[in-house]
Amino acid sequence: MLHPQYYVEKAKQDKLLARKNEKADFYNGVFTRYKNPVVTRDMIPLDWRYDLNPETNPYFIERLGVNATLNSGAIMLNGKYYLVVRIEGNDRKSFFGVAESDNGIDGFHFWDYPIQLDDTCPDETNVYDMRLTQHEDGWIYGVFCSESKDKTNPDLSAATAAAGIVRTKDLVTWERLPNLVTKHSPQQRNVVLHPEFVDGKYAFYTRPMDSFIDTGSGGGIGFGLADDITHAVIDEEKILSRRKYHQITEAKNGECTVPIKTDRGWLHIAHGVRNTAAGLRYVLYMYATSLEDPSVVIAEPSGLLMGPRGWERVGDVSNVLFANGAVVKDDGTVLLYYAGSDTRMYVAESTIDRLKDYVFNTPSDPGRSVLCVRQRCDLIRKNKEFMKNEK
Ligand code: M1P
Repeated sequence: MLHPQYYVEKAKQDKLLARKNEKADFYNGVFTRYKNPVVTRDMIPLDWRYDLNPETNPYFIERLGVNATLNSGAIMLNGKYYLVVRIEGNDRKSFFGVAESDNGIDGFHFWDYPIQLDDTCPDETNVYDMRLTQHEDGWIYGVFCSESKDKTNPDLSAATAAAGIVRTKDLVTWERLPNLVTKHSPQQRNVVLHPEFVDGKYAFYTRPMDSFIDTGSGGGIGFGLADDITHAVIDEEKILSRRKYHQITEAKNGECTVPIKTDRGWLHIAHGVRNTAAGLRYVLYMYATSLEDPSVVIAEPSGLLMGPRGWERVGDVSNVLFANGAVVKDDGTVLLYYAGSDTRMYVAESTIDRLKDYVFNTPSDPGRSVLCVRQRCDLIRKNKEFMKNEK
């Protein structure tokens, strides 16, 4: 017989999983937020956390708790929406689990088991933040952070970050490939695979870093080509989206989702980090690159696309909005999946047309307050003129 508390917890979870999502009243014309998170730790199946046998667990104690569900890769396959969720156990180790939904905004439920990656890197301690790329070569690639202890540094928190690569056709069977090698960057995180070949090669968005936390001399989001995905090596990284003083990317930045192809260029969603007295603040921003040459930036709207608000600001690592997955529907709707404060997953909705308008028609950051206020006064003046004629 199951413990009576099992039924209580199961009923709570079933209610949560059945909860319908609805649009929030937030408005900026670019995207709509949804009210409820789409994945939380309370949605992790009970049999992943509890020993259900009363003989070995008479108090119905959670044996392997889950602390957070965050930074998820996203993909649409055969009409269903899938998130490859970063699940962080109470033991601080992250792993991946597939959650499936019929509509992409609610009803996400986990498959029976988490993903078990091949154990090919004996020093690897942690894995997280998988970006899913449906590549034109026919595979779905997952690129994620593979973290190991930096054995050359006695500091217990010294670690090295590399880009792990897996591939699959169905999200069920995963083949692990060797980690990406970047010849001139000692560490990498937030690496994303471009969905098309560029000059016949695999193209990666990289984020060169000197050390585990600080990007150091790494100037921003890089772009590099690899001949062979089964032994991916990048020689040269060209910096695409530069970190800049007193902009939202001052401390760090990184590619978030796989870029979205449009008739005007590739739309990129990235994260920018700045330092504050309360710690690092992570927001999302956008830029666009050329269809002819995706290593050339053609638009850089000013400032943030999305910053943490309300409950999104509260969590394990507060004031963080982070994304690594989006789905584009056939009708041009874009669902952007993002984590609030490294704790739970949300969804925001936009369209390709709106995002294009935002990216190509939003002025870029002129870099100084005096110029920014001039930019704003121009807008106000034009509006006043327009309103005069409207009356
Ligand atoms: O805690 C915020 C984020 O920190 C890291 O991002 P970055 O490498 O840009 O600093 C990542 O570890 C990410 O998982 C996390 O959400």
